[in-house]
Amino acid sequence: MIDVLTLGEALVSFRTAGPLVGTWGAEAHVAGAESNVAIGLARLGHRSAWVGCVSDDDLGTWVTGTLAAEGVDTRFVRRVPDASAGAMVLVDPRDHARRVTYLRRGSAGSRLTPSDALGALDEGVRWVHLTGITPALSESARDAWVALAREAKARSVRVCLDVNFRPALWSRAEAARALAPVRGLVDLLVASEDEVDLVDAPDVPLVVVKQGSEGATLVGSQGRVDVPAEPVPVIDVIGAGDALCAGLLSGLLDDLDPLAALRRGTWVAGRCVASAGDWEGLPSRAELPPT
Ligand code: KDG
Repeated sequence: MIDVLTLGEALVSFRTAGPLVGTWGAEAHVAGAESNVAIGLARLGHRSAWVGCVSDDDLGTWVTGTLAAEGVDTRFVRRVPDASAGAMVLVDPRDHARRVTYLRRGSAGSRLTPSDALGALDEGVRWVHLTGITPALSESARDAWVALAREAKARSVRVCLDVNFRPALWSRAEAARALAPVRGLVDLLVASEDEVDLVDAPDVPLVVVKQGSEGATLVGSQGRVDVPAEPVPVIDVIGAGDALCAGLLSGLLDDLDPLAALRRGTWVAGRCVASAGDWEGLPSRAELPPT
């Protein structure tokens, strides 16, 4: 049984410690919104699996090995012989302005197909976690993403969608069009205030609106409830949304009520923000505060 199955592209993320022009070097990390969530969940003791395609070289081995070392199930990863690893360059993440350059067009990660996506469902899955990044990668990745959402729904597997609109990948109109096929398939929608209108989903049972440094808002049958962000020193905000999703899903898997689950989400997001890296500072289960 898999608690949470995610699908997406893991990237090699080059992070500079200062402006790119000059003598600054860069550190390479493994990143990717969906694999960040998978790592967050594994650290919290859940069985998470990541489906994706990686390059058939040292970088692909490194990405897969990093996820496996963090306890993520990588059995459904496919190596692609004729494509390079996707990468991103983040210039000085500590200045809190997200300046990202993607090197991912035609990447191994964009070669996802529906057959990559569906096999893992046979293992038994409790939640599928998707983001709005995957359908921006390629037509076949979009097909895989829609196929997984549809098949999950057909098997009564709950679906979480974090919209994660990435303007460097496509326009708002393109994103809204691509997200339309999963309307009606989503049980939990996570979006920032300016992303909510990209998914016209009045029937989603549970919506979490990310409010950045303010925290997050739960929108459910009982109305709206604000959950404040943890008062932590802000080191690096990248990955905070993924951390929030990991904590939120962890809480729901533990049968917490949605508000308590979101509190776990904002707490985990606080841990992410208070340390450098997309996921490196995420907590283990033993560190969770009592609920
Ligand atoms: O949430 C952090 C992600 O945005 C980052 O790891 C890279 O997945 C990524 C993307 O496509 O921007």
